[in-house]
Amino acid sequence: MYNLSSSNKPLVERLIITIQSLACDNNSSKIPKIVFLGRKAAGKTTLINAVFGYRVKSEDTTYWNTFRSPDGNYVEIFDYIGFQDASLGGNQNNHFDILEQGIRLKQPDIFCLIIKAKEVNAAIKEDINCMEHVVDFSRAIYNVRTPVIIIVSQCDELDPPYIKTFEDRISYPQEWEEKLENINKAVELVYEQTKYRTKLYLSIIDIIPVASYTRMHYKNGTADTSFQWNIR
Ligand SMILES: Nc1nc2c(ncn2[C@@H]2O[C@H](COP(=O)(O)OP(=O)(O)O)[C@@H](O)[C@H]2O)c(=O)[nH]1
Ligand SMILES: [Mg+2]
Repeated sequence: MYNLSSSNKPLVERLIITIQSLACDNNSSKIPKIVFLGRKAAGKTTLINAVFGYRVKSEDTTYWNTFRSPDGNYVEIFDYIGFQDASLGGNQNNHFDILEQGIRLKQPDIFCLIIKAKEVNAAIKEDINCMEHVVDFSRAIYNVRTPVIIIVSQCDELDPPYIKTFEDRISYPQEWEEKLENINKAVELVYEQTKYRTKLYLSIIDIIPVASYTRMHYKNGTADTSFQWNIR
C-alpha cells in the first residue's frame, strides 16, 4: 500500500529534489523541462502559477515557456491545454497533436500528470491511458524512460469541504484528520490504479496531493484565506 506518511514533504521540495537529480544525470547546463498534463480544469495552470510564479520568458506560448524554479534556476514548462473529455470524442486527436508537437520540439525531463482529487474515482482510467500513450510516445523518440509525477490536485474540495486553511486545522483538529484521511485514500486509489500498468508503473516516481488555489477570499473586506496546501 502506498504510504503517504513516508513521503510527507511538500510538492516544491519533492520537485526540486527530482529536478536536481536530473541535473546530475544530464548535462548540468541544460534547463530542466517539465510537461504538465491532465484533463481540462484539472488545475494545471493554477498549480504552475502557485509553484513557479509567472513566466519570465515566452518564446512560443503554445509549447514551452521559461519560468523561475523555486530553487532559483530556470525551468521550461509546457502547460498542455488538457486531455479532451473522452465522451466528447472528435477532438481528442487534435489535442494529442499539440502535446506530441511540444514533446518533439524539446525532450521532457519530467511529466507531471494532474488528476483532480474529486475525480480519482471517475476519470482516472482514461487519464492513465493517455499518460501511458504519452510516455510511450516520448520513449519512442528519445529512447529514455521519462519520470512521471502524479499530482492529486484540488484536495481542498475533498470532505469535509469546509476545512481548508491552517486556521481550520487548529480550530477543528478532528475534521482536519478526517480530511487528511480522505486525501490519503485518494492517493492510494491513484496508486492502486497505476500499479498494474506495467508500461507506466516503472516511470512513476511520486504521487503528491496538493491544493493550489491562490485566489483570496474577501471576508469583511479583508483578504485572508488561501487554499494552498502541501505546495511548500
Ligand atoms: N478549490 C480549488 N480550485 C482550484 C484549485 N486549482 C485550480 N482550481 C480551480 O479549478 C479551475 C481550473 O483550474 P486551471 O488551473 O485553469 O485548470 P487547467 O485547465 O488544468 O489549467 C479554476 O476555476 C481554478 O480556479 C485548487 O487547488 N482548489
Ligand atoms: Mg490551463
